[in-house]
This record gives sequence, structure tokens and C-alpha cells, in this order.
Amino acid sequence: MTQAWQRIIIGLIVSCAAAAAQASELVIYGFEGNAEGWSVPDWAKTSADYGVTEIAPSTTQAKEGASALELRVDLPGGQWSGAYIERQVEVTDWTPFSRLVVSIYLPDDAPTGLTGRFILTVGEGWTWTEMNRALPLSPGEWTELAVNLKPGSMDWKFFPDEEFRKSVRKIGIRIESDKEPAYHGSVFVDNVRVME
Ligand SMILES: [Ca+2]
Repeated sequence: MTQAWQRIIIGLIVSCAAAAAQASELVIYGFEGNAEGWSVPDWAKTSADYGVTEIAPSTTQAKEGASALELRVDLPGGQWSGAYIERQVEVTDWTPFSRLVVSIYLPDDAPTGLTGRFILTVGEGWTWTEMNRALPLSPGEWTELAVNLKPGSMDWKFFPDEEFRKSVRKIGIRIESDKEPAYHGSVFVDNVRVME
């Protein structure tokens, strides 16, 4: 759905006007048959702290549509480690949106203790902006990871101002293990969406 971003936003604005301020959500990445431009950055491929072996669309699990993005992660345990994927966004002005949400699935045989976190790269300086805390992920189910984008939101390591939403450059998602557990297996990401 990536190429449809701007068209959909125009549609959203029109439908919002029609629906008289009823809240709307927009799926911006659904991974239906392709990775939609998401990748593991080169620095993460070579960092000792980061471990994703590959990413690919998969029909093994899906929260939205028929497929999700499958990450094959390699988190060794015994040290902090993360699996990080990102995408430069096509629409940088997120002023209409108050929340960013993604669904993350861990297989039944995954351990407990893994967490997920959003990272946004924002502004002229491409500032790396992490969520304040990582959300626990549960084996065998989809977890909704959501963050508030509004000015003053305390979900981020600094409190966003009015400029925060006007200049979003990249979305990143990180699966983390803080010393434990070790995990070598799949994580599924789907249904990245923004809400009015
Ligand atoms: Ca999907």
C-alpha cells in the first residue's frame, strides 16, 4: 500500500470530513507479498549488538490481509541485543496523526522476556528518537505496540513538540533482549498504521 499513501491521506481527510470527526486509522504497511521497502540497515548488519539474519514477507502469520513481514532474528542472550528494521517514509508530515501502531507476533515456542519498541528518525537533523520503554511481547499471540505522537507525549525519550510530527523521516521497529532471553527464530510484524 506504500505508493498509495498520499492518495489515501487525501481520502482520509475527505472521509473524516464526511464522518464528522470519527476517528480513522490508516494501514501504511501491510506487507502483502513484499517487504514494502523495509530493510535492515548496513550498520545493524555489522553491529555486534544487532542480529537479524533476513526479512521476507510470509503467509505463516498475518494480522492484516494474508501476510506479514517475517524477521529471522538471532539474539544471543548474555548481553543486550536487538533486531532492527526500518523504512524511510514517503510522507513526512504526520500532523494529521496522533498514534502509530504495529502488530508483532511471536511464535508459540518463543521465550518470554522479549520486547518491542518504535524508533522514529525526525527533523532536519534526522534525530534518532526511541520510545521511553519497550513493550513486552507474548509468545503465541499478537501484541499491539502503540505510541502517542502528540506534542508533549511521554512515550518518547524527549517530549515531542509541534515540529515532531511535521518531519518524520524514518520508522524503525526493534525487537530486544536485555541479556535474556536468547532467541533464534521468527518474529512477525504486520499492520503498521497511523491513527487520526
Ligand atoms: Ca498484512
